[in-house]
Amino acid sequence: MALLPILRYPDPRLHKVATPVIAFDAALRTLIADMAETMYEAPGVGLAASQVDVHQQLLVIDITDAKDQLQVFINPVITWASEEREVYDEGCLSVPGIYDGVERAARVKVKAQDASGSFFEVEADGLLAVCIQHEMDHLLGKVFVEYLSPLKRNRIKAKMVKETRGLEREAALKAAGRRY
Ligand code: K1U
Ligand code: ZN
Repeated sequence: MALLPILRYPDPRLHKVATPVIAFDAALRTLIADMAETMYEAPGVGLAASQVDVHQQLLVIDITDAKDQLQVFINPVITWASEEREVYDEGCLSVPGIYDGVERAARVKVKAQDASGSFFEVEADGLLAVCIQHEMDHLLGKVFVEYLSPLKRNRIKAKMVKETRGLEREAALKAAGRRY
């Protein structure tokens, strides 16, 4: 298994639209295992393939405290969404340290395929419903900060660009240190 690098907002690759998974093979099973390991290590409760620069319709979720109930959704489709909406303070592994309220459907039904290609449908509410909608947005190239006001979004973008430059500088210094 391997930890995968997570793209950081505003990386333009986060805005690519994912295409359907067509091969339910060993490479897909490896990608699922790597995404699960990456999500648990981060730590997070969800991860979309788009966030690890794989633009296929695949997401993993585990909202349990014990981190022992991995859910895998391949080619997910929302078949029903409640009219009732709820605001939840969302976070994102691609925008670390930022949490803000986003309004979404309170309950959804989602049809998807599992790692073997079998279809299943789940009805979700609470954090699972929030997480499914958040991760499915990633597959459409949408990051949760796009629901926020332009003022907030631009402040977040500027903070992220500054932080990413700092991280890149640190990594370059570390690499140079290893060379001498
Ligand atoms: O998509 C992602 O980047 C994952 C994201 C999922 C999510 C969380 C909350 C609301 C909407 C979507 C995260 O996991 S952010 C990190 C987080 O919420 C968390 C981290 C550790 C323990 C519990 C939660
Ligand atoms: Zn996210």
